[in-house]
Amino acid sequence: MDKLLTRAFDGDPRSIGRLISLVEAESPESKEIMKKIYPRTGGAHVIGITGSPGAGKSTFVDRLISQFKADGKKVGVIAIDPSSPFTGGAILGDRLRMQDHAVEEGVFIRSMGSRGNLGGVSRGTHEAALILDACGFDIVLIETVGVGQSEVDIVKIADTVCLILTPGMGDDVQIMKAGIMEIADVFVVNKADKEGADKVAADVQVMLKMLGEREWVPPVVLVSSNKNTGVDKVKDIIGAHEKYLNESAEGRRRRWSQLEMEVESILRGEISAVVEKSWKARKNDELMLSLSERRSDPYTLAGEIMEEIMK
Ligand SMILES: Nc1nc2c(ncn2[C@@H]2O[C@H](COP(=O)(O)OP(=O)(O)OP(=O)(O)O)[C@@H](O)[C@H]2O)c(=O)[nH]1
Ligand SMILES: [Mg+2]
Repeated sequence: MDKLLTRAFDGDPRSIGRLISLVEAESPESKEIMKKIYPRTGGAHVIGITGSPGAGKSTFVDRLISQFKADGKKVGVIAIDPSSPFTGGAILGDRLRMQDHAVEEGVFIRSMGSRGNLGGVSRGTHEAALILDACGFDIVLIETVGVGQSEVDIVKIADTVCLILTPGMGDDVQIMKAGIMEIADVFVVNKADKEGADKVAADVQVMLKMLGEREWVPPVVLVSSNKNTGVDKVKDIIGAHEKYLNESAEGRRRRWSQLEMEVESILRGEISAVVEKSWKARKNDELMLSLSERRSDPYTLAGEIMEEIMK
């Protein structure tokens, strides 16, 4: 285990991949791994890239990788595939799109399933980001598909959240989506080579005004990932946002609240594992029969199990 960690800290891609697999599979060693990883984390800037399916997230990420690479930064990428419940899987499209980078020095790309979590951001995602952070990546990009409410979960782990919008996708609906306006730090209007991008940008500005005064006013950037325009601007804004977080009370508040959520989420995981184990140990046909015949009730039973757990 220590050997694996040493090799990963030295930047060996296979060892890094192996660590992520162990943690993603919730293997028995994973807690020990994370304890050793954690002290080395905190150096990376974690960027969440979210948006509707097909908005151009992967294409944009690919361009962004090049931008950061040109600045001499090491870039780790986690692409979440919400349709894949299993581990280590690669999304063919993403792999193809980003594969030129995948073989480059200083770039690590990993696809992950979402562990049944619809928006895709799970503990496994967070742990993978922490591993990349500890292994010396300056930038960690997380691509997550914006499906429903859980897409806002990205704010729990990202320092900077980029929301990718596009012209012609039912713009009002995508912008109004609950919660997402509030959590985006940068709005990327992608496919600006297509008609309607200006209108989307203007609509976003109106929505932002409605949210009221804020210290960090999220910039709205027109981008064409296909033509590679505007991506450099987004990179600069991400840099400015990082600086803002480092220097402002808001940045500190955000970090603390992320740490709080992190502890809570670990605790919740531990507790539900205990609950599952206790219930499994107790469950049998006779017990189920007595419940269904109303000879006992779920409340009393749960109370008894709780008492056992708390002992
Ligand atoms: N015209 C135009 N098309 C683009 C642009 N960026 C991406 N696309 C196209 O949009 C389609 C979807 O791109 P992806 O990068 O796979 O989008 P995605 O958001 O990662 O998609 P999912 O991961 O499936 O949600 C592809 O056909 C891209 O070529 C752009 O700037 N302009
Ligand atoms: Mg994609």
